[in-house]
Amino acid sequence: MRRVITYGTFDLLHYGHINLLRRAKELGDYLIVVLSSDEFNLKEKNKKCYFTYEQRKMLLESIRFVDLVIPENNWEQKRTDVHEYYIDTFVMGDDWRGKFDFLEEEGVKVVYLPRTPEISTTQIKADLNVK
Ligand code: C2G
Repeated sequence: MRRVITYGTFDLLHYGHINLLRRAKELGDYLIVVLSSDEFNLKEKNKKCYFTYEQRKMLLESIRFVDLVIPENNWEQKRTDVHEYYIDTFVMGDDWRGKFDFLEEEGVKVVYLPRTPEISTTQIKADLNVK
């Protein structure tokens, strides 16, 4: 079984996120999404989420491409996650290109996929004039 992993906040879930998850799942048989906790978002990513971790987790678990959702609590856990979950392929949008190449040292294939243009949570909030 080829196991794929990806990380993110996935707030205000939109079609850009779904495009990423669909393509990530196409790279294997089992997709794990490591979802940024509310604390990690606030302290490390300077992101105040609209939906709580539990709400974002429930939304992701409802997506047929997603097999498991676990929490992301820090930047460092990737190196251990890939062993703990027997990961073959690590996937991120190409806004992160190069940032996680070190995972190849752990025997993991690292894939950066083109982002879906024109859509982002920031853009949605701006269009809705939400702070
Ligand atoms: N994404 C995309 N196209 C968009 C928006 C997002 O392909 N229009 C991808 C991002 O590249 C990322 C994933 O969807 O791979 C989740 O996006 P975010 O929730 O913004 O995740 P991010 O804040 O980049 O968190 O440790 C890694 C971080 O947790 C990544």
